[in-house]
Amino acid sequence: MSTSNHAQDAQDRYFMMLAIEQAKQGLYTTRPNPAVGCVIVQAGVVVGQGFHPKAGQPHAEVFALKDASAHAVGATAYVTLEPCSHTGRTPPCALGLIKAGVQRVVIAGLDPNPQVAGRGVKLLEQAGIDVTVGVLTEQAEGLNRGFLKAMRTQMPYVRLKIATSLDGRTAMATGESKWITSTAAREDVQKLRALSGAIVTGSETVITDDPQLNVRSSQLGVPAGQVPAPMVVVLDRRQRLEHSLQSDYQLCRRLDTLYWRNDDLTALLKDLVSEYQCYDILVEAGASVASSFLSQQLVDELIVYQAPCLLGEKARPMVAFNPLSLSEQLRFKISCHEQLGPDLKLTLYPL
Ligand code: AOF
Ligand code: ZN
Repeated sequence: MSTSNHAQDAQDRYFMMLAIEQAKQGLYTTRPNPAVGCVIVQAGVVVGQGFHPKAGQPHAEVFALKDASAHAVGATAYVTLEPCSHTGRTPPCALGLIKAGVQRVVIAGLDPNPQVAGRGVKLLEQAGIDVTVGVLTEQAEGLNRGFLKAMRTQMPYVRLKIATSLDGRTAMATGESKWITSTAAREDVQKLRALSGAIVTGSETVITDDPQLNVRSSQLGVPAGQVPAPMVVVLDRRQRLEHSLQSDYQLCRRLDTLYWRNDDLTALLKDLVSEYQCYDILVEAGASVASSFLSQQLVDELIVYQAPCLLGEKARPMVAFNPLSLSEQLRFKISCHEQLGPDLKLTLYPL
């Protein structure tokens, strides 16, 4: 009967939402692994829950099954990602669910990792478990943009962050820029950094701003010390940093800094995925680097923090390209807008 199906759909969405809330607890700490949550439900009651806290540690299902113990028999498991079928740093979760006697498994979306990719579902079904795939898929996938894109395309998910004035300026002509946006906006940037496997910047930014580019927020919900430090990539095509390597730029002293000395940004991004397992990339740089990423269509998400101030026409513009006509403009779709302290935060997708 369709009414009972509707009731079950609503229940599935509700418990999947709880599983997504579980997954969020690992958002800043699981890299390069995805953030995954699991909730075990017996007769409409949550009897176990868990999330994947960190690469190398057990997966979400393991914690949830342990939490549920004997109550897992005959229960429904809600998982935000297809349970794995491979023996990696931990044994396959699909087998764990089977052994625990779970009767039904509801999955938000399949795991595109070639080691899994549908095999988890197959194992469960072969064991006679009723499997439903596709509940709150969009919401669950939003937690792991980088992991999913990298597994599907071998390219990372690139976020470009720009802090500007109302007139789209990012610094005075002298380079002075500390600070245009508020503490609230700058704290928010810490979250973007904490999500990222690598932060890409330009030699110009290193020379003029000497940025720290580390993660230091108190607002992540986890101690910043638990967040794996993002790698720093400095684009230095003209090898301007060669001489300063011995100088005391903070960045140059970091062991996890990579200097990229060629023009090919696509090659860099591919390398970051294949060599370094960096799936989420944050570009924090000046107008010329930002423009290169934008004009080569390498940006998946643009985040603009806009302060309500005017800096004038001699101040530095946020981009360095010049479309010849309106038909060459770059256009975006606003996916989210919010106020952070006095500033505006816009999240946009290129069209
Ligand atoms: C799950 N549940 O909670 C997570 C999964 O190196 P390992 O053994 O930790 O395996 C990592 C892979 O497992 C990762 O790339 C992804 O495909 C999957 N993540 N799977 O069943 C989880 N975090
Ligand atoms: Zn697993």
